[in-house]
Amino acid sequence: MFEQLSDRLTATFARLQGRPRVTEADLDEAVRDVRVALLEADVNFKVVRQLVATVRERALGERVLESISGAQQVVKIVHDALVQMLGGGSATPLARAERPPTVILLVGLQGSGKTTTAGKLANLLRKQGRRPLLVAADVYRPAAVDQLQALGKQLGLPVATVRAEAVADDIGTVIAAASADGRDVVIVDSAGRLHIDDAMMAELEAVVTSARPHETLLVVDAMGGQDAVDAAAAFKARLPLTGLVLTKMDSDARGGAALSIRAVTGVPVKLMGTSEKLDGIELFHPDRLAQRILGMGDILTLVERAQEHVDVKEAEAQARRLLEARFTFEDFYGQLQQIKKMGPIGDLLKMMPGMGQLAKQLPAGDKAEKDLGRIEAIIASMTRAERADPALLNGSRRKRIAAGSGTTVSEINHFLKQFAEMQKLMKQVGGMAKAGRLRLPGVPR
Ligand SMILES: Nc1nc2c(ncn2[C@@H]2O[C@H](COP(=O)(O)OP(=O)(O)OP(=O)(O)O)[C@@H](O)[C@H]2O)c(=O)[nH]1
Ligand SMILES: [Mg+2]
Repeated sequence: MFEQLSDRLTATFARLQGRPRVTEADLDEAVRDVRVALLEADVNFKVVRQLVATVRERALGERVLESISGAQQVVKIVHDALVQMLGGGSATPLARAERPPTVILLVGLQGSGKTTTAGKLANLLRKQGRRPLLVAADVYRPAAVDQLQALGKQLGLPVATVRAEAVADDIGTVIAAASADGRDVVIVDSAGRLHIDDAMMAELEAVVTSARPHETLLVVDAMGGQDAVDAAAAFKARLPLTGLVLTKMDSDARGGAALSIRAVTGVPVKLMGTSEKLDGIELFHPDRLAQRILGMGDILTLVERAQEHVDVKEAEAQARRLLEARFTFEDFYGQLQQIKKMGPIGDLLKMMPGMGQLAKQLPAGDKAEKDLGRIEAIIASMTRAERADPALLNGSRRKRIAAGSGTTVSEINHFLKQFAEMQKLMKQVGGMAKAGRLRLPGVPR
């Protein structure tokens, strides 16, 4: 999502940065480009008008025209305006009840992703040490209850059900009993309808009255365009919404409407769904998203993912060996495994500053993944001794490894050469670090 928008904005700023000084005409052109890019991405036109006016005003106020770093200032001003549009600064945390359980109610149109989000949220909160209980309050479709129960089973978490004729009452009872069962957060999945109608709203109002949720989150399909934004406004008119969840942010729809939903409804976006899987949920960080859209990468999310999936001690030990050129194929193999756990290479690259364009150049069909897979196969076909000492790899051993890994001897030669070059380079860097001319984590001086 936002790929086209990101491309257009990146191109606009590249053009601007190519100018020696920003003239008023340059500024006007850039502002016009930003406006068109946002409108084409389907951002609400009123929100765009406001944003563009802000950018222009600030740019003139901050005298970017006379400054040598004018172009950079314009980028910064657009960045800040985007962050503001998305809700400002960092993520808005989920409410937490003073006296548990915290009750989170999920509402939304049919197919928006409520049930999936219930499972993801339970998973996320459990990772934070909480003890969630899921409640299947979608009683109209038997399959809906099954769906949530299947998710509960996958997560090893309890799922409570309610009677169709007493939804609101039963939810109240379930919540009242939750604490005694050692549950400190209750996530209620509700029924969705195709359209907003009075009956659904009345029903949800009754649920709100009996559940007294600390969070009433409206789940919105980010692919839904302006219709989704209108629906959000209608929900807000009837229910005490405390936040939004934008799902399907991984799709390649234009998605601009979702970007303006906060500005249009005034309700903060708290979470976003980034895949169909149970770990496909992230806190919604306006600043990080703005940086991603502007092609500045998202280092913080990358670091967090690394911390979640990579063994830091082991990584530091490897870094030390790397710099002393004692880094072996065995280490390399271990690193590949860890990187793979963090997600598809293309996604990871997109989070690195300036790497977004490179990520796009990766051939489609996950060629990067395949290349890594081949390297993995090569190392897997080596003996332990060979992994520790590449000097052993004579012609006949290389032939054997090629046959074992489904590659060719020339591929293996190429890889060995690259590896040797990397070792040489790292030895130099390691020498510099030891001499105190460079500071690296995990390297004693
Ligand atoms: N790619 C992607 N798919 C998602 C995401 N969230 C939900 N989905 C998919 O969207 C579809 C609908 O999700 P559900 O969770 O069943 O939606 P719901 O709101 O509970 O639907 P109803 O109960 O029918 O109202 C499913 O196929 C999900 O896998 C997401 O963040 N990314
Ligand atoms: Mg559902």
